[in-house]
Amino acid sequence: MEHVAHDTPERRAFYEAIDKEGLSALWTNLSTLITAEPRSTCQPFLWRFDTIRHRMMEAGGLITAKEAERRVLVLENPGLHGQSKVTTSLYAGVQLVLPGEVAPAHRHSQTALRFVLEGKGGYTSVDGERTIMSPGDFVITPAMTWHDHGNDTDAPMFWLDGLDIPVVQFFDASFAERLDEDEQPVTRRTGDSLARYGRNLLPVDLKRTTHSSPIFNYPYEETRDALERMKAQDEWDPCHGLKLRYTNPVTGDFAMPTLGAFIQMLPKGFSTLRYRATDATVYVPIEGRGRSRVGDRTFEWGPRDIFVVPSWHHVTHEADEDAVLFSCSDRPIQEKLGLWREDRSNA
Ligand code: GTQ
Repeated sequence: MEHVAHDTPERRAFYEAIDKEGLSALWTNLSTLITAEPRSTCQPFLWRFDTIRHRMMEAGGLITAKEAERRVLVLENPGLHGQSKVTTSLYAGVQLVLPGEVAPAHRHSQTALRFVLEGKGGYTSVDGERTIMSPGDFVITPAMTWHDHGNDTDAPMFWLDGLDIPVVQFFDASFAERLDEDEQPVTRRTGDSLARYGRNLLPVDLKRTTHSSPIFNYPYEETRDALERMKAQDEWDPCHGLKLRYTNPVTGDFAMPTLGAFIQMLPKGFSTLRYRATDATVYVPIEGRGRSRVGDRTFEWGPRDIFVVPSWHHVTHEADEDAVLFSCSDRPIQEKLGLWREDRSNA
């Protein structure tokens, strides 16, 4: 596919003439439109949590959560500078809510996930239910659900935000609204959705009404327990260790239609075999230390650091201690469109 047509004065004149008529010649850029393999401008990159935390505390002295609406430092991929993208299709940021603050209620067609990094006891309310957050919790705010964040504790709360902003942007399908009140009224008890949908039971006549999971919080305590019990069985996937995906209990599909989220355990001393896939992925170790090789870069990581594996870049992980890694990508979209591919050829 590396076929390039060479220029002549006649051809150049032709290209210039048709340009004014809203036309262009396919043969001048076919090889950049249709490539033999994914070619991403997204780069492998790692953000240290300590650096982010320091800058977030500075931001905390500059602007309130209320004034900012969302006090977030965007994780901007250096290959996608100025675009507010962590990968080509995903947005990510780290949000800070200080004691006593509220990030006011709003809703939008973008789907969001939170992965809690630091602080225990702050909350996110989603469509009338408050969910209390602890480190390692995976919290979702599906498209068009009202959500506000608050912190009644005496310590700052930090979490990773992952949103499908670039996807919604691509389709020009963004809608958003603010509520008049800072906080939405609470109409359900904390823990209601987990009791209804998160216990291997479903309300008998439940009709599927949305594309997202009715569970808003997947508590780390339960996730960690699942990994710990599975670990005893010692069935390590050579590329992933033990890897699970967060699901929608109504459909068994990913928890959200656009964002896929995963949790994986790598035991102390384990090294994964080379793997690559078309879904660019954001990783957040929450326990343990180790390193990952991503393309030609090596990242040493510890808890709460955040790193990116671009599409079709080889990745290997190595754990010095039992490690738990959260990750997220656009895999649900790619699978639905028949685009997702993986390469386990070294496994
Ligand atoms: O918490 O609703 O990082 O709307 C970016 C946009 C967080 C949020 C972000 C948002 C939010």
